[in-house]
Amino acid sequence: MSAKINKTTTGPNIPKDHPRYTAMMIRESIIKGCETKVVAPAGLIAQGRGEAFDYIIGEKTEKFSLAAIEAAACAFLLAEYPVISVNGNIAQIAAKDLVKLSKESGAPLEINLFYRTPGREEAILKVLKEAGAKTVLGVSGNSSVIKELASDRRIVDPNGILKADMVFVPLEDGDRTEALVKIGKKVVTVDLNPLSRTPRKAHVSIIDNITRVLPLLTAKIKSYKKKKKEELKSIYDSYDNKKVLKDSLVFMSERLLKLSTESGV
Ligand code: PTJ
Repeated sequence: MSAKINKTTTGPNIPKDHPRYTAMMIRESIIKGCETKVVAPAGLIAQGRGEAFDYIIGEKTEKFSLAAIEAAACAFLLAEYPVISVNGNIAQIAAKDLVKLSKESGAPLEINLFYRTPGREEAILKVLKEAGAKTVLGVSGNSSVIKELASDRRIVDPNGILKADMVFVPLEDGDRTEALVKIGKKVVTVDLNPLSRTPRKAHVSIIDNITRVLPLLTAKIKSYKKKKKEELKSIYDSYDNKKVLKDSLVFMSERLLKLSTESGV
């Protein structure tokens, strides 16, 4: 993994040559984010779940992820008004890369939280501003509601997710994905767990770690800007999300089988 992350000041001394140094630093960053309210306590559990699947994938971007990243880049470029939804976990571990994606794609960042506890929006806004974000939606107090959704994620910015035709929703819960699809929006997600409801309901599901995905997606958008609309549409239309989910599960099972043989289990 190459992404830059916020370091903890109080965490353990993790040696740089530790075989899982980057993963350990991300974990420490999430813990730190919990202390500053950027990350919800449930974000620790989400992180653990993600780590488990990343372990099974082998902590590397695989073909099924690259195929989805290509389709996601097309979705950004074909959309009239794409919006990037930001929650606590991704703001904590990938703020700078979110800002870069927003700049390259022209899609605004919108803070949208599942756990709306006092002080979290402000804490996340601070992290995004420090990472270079100029405008951040979802914090003006001027909000609308997606009535198809019961959770607090229903509260959206009228100039953001509400009017977007495409929403990028990494590390998401299934209910919102389903609601967004139902009201006619294109949904692109990133989730390490292909069994989770979100990737099964989204139009494009990138089964990979968000810290690896963001730089690749931003670079792909940059290079695809040279393509004609018809070409982008053709790449997008030939993308098969069900196949990508299937390929990721087959990859994981085969890797586990191979490892079980190698280790003599
Ligand atoms: O900040 P909030 O209040 O909006 O809440 C954010 C969390 C993530 C706590 C909330 O959306 C939640 O509870 O999500 P879930 O239902 O735990 O789902 C999160 C998904 O993200 C899980 O399927 C994890 O496997 C996955 N995940 C965790 N870390 C990563 C990840 N996927 C990609 N990259 C990661 N680094």
